[in-house]
Amino acid sequence: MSEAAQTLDGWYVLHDFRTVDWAAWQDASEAEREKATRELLTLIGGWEETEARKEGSLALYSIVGQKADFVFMHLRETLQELNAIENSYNKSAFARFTKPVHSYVSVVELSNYMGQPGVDPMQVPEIVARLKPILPKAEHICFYPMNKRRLLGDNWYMLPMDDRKAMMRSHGMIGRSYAGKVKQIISGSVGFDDWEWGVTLFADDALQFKKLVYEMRFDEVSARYGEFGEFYVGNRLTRDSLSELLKV
Ligand code: 76R
Repeated sequence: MSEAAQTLDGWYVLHDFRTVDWAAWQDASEAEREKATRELLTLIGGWEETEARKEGSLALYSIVGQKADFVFMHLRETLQELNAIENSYNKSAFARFTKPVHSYVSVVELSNYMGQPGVDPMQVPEIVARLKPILPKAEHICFYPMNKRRLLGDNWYMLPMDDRKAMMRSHGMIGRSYAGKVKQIISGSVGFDDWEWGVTLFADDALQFKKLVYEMRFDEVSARYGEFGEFYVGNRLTRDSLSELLKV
C-alpha cells in the first residue's frame, strides 16, 4: 500500500447554495418582504458576530448564471453548528422565498506534502491560522469540487509518496505565483460529500480564477490526475448590495 498523506484538519465547511423564487418575492406584500429581509439580516448579523469572536467565518456571494442565486459559505468548529445554521436559515421567513439548490460539506485541509521534516506543523502559527481561516472579503468567489483520478493507468492513490510530493511541489509553485491575487481554501470531503475536495478561490479580479485554473491544467497533478465538478462563480454581497438585489 502507498503511504497515505497525513492531513491537518481545521474548521468544517458548508457551502449552501440557494435560489430565489422571484415570482413569490414579487407577489409578496411589502410587509412580508420587509419581515423576510429583516430576518435574513439578523441571521447574517449573528454569523458576523461569530466571525468577530473568531469562532467561525462567513462568505456571502451572489452566483452568476442559473446554478444558484446565492452561496452562504460557513466555517465552524463542528458539524453540529453547521447543521444548526442551515436549520435556522430554513426556519426563517426569508427561506420561504428561496429553494436549496446545492450544498457541499467538507473540512479545511492542509496536507503534509510540503511539510518540513522534524517540524510539528501545529506549532507553526501560520499553519494553525490557515486551518481556521477568516474568509477574505474579496470581490469574487469561485467554488468547484474535485477528485484525484483512480484509473488503472493513472491512479494517484497508488503512486509512491515521493512522486506525489514532487508533483505537489510543482502544483504549490504555480499556486504561489498567484500570491496576493488569489486566495485558496482547500477543504477535504472524502467521507462527507460526493467529491474528494472542495476548492474555494477568492479574488478581487475574477479573471485571475481563469488564469490560475488554466495554468494548473497544464501541470501534471491537474493534467493527469485532476477530475472536476461544476464551477460556481459569484460576486460579493454586502448588506447594501444585498438590499439592492432584493428590491422589487
Ligand atoms: O498548502 C500549501 O500552500 C502548500 C502547497 C499546496 C498544497 C499541499 C497547495 C498550494 N495546494 C496544496 C494541496 Mn492547491 N489548489 C488546488 C486547486 O484546478 C485545479 O487544477 C486544482 C484546484 C487550486 C486552484 C489550488 C490552488 N491543492 C492541494 C490539494 C490536496 C491534494 C492532496 O492532498 O492530494 C488539492 C486538491 C489542491 C487543489 N494550491 C496552492 C493553490 C494555490 C493558489 C496554492 C499556493 C498557496 C500559497 O502558497 O499561498
